[in-house]
Formats: sequence, structure tokens, C-alpha cells
Amino acid sequence: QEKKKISYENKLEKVEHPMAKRLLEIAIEKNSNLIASADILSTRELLDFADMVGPHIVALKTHIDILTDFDADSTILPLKDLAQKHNFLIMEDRKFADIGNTQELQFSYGMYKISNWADLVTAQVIGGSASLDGFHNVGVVAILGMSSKGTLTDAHYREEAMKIIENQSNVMACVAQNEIPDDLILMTPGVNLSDAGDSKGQQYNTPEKVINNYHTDFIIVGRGIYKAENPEQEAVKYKMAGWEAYKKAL
Ligand code: 5BU
Repeated sequence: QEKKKISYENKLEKVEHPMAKRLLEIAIEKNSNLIASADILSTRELLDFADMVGPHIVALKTHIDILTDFDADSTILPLKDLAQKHNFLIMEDRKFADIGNTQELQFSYGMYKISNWADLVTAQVIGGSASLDGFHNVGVVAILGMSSKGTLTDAHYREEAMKIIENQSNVMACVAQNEIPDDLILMTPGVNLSDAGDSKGQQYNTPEKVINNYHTDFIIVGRGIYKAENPEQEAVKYKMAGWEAYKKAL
């Protein structure tokens, strides 16, 4: 018999990180396992997008450093208001990948001051365990495996990475393209209902495939939603596809 996916309710009992608990609670409340990736270049469009898809997502994933008009007051304050209005978390996909000291500076200083506003941040584990120690008051989403063609995150890398992740109490989730132990939250990008990939190495799977095959907890969808003619309608479509696949996998 095929192994069943663990429910969000059961996972809620296993996880310890407060951000992991919040994320699972939002999933249960909204019947959604969708994280929208807002790879958008202007504040106005980012905020409009967040307001549109906000009711349907558990988290909004940002690449804050691609905004051409970032401003703490006009970008972050309204984004935080929208996160509260629609009950989603803000996940900054910074992919920290340096020594601990530099990462701490990048996390709290410079113009973005990520530590002031992000609920979750992504980090590579390439710098080793101690490099992650400085992330406080945030949920660290550790990158175990990448979706791109030719990624170096092979089985050996992932095995070593998993040892770091399991011993790091500030890590609340993993990003990967494979199944992971049940006591961690799994997020999977490279999800799209139609496209075969792009010309720059991205590889796509459907929500159904990643939830069924990897038992992923959260699907991360970028262009599939923000490039659609009607992003809100598309967000609903992905939310429903993700939730149906989740219920079927239980
Ligand atoms: P897309 O438009 O759905 O292809 O966007 C995917 C997003 O997820 C984009 O912001 C990437 O930076 C991010 N991503 C990814 O695609 N693959 C990975 O392995 C990791 C992050 Br880690």
C-alpha cells in the first residue's frame, strides 16, 4: 500500500517552530496550500497583486530586491497591512548563501531591513550549520534541492544538507523536489499547470504531481499566476488543484 500524506492537523502536532504552526493554521483555515511568488517589479503592481490573490494564499513570496521603486514606507507598510487583512505570511526569497556574519548584516541592514518585516526567509545551507544561527524571530526556510536543470543539489548534497536542517531549531521548512521526513514542512516551487519549463532552466511539475509524489505541503507558483490574464481566477484554480490533490493524497 502506498504511503499516505500526513494531514495539516497532524503535522501541526509535530512541528515546534511558531511560524510553522502559523502557516499550518492558515492552511487549515483557508483550505489552501498555495504560496504565490510575486516576482513583480513595481510596488503598485505588487500591492495590487497581493490584494487580489491574498484571500486564496497562505503566503506571499517576494524577491524584494527586484523592485525598481522599493521604499520601506510605501512598499512594506501597505504590504504588511494586506498580509493582516487577508491573513497570509510574507516570505522573502533572499536565498542567503554566505558566512553567518555577512548573512546577519544582509538580514537586518542595507535598504531592505528584511528582519523588520519578513515572517519567513529562504536560506541556502551551503555555508554550514553555524551560518544559520543568526536568523532570529523569523522562520528559516532551508533550500534542500532546487528545481532548475543541472542543479548541484544531488542526493549526496541533500543528505548532508538534511543533517544540518534537522539540527537547526530556527529552520521551519524546506524547499525541495523530493519527499522529506514528516516532522518538517515541505515547500515545492517549479509548479505550473501547463508550461513545460522556460528557456533558462526552470523545470515544472503540476500541483497534483508534487503533492502526490513528494507529499509536498505547499506549492509555490509564480508565473502561472502573476502572468495570467486574470491572476485572481488563476490563484483560485491553483488553490483548488492543490487542495484537491492534498485531500486525495491523505
Ligand atoms: P515560476 O515563475 O513559477 O517559475 O517562479 C518560481 C519562483 O520560485 C521564483 O521566484 C524562483 O526564484 C523560486 N524558486 C524556484 O523556482 N526554484 C527553486 O528551486 C527555488 C526557488 Br529554491
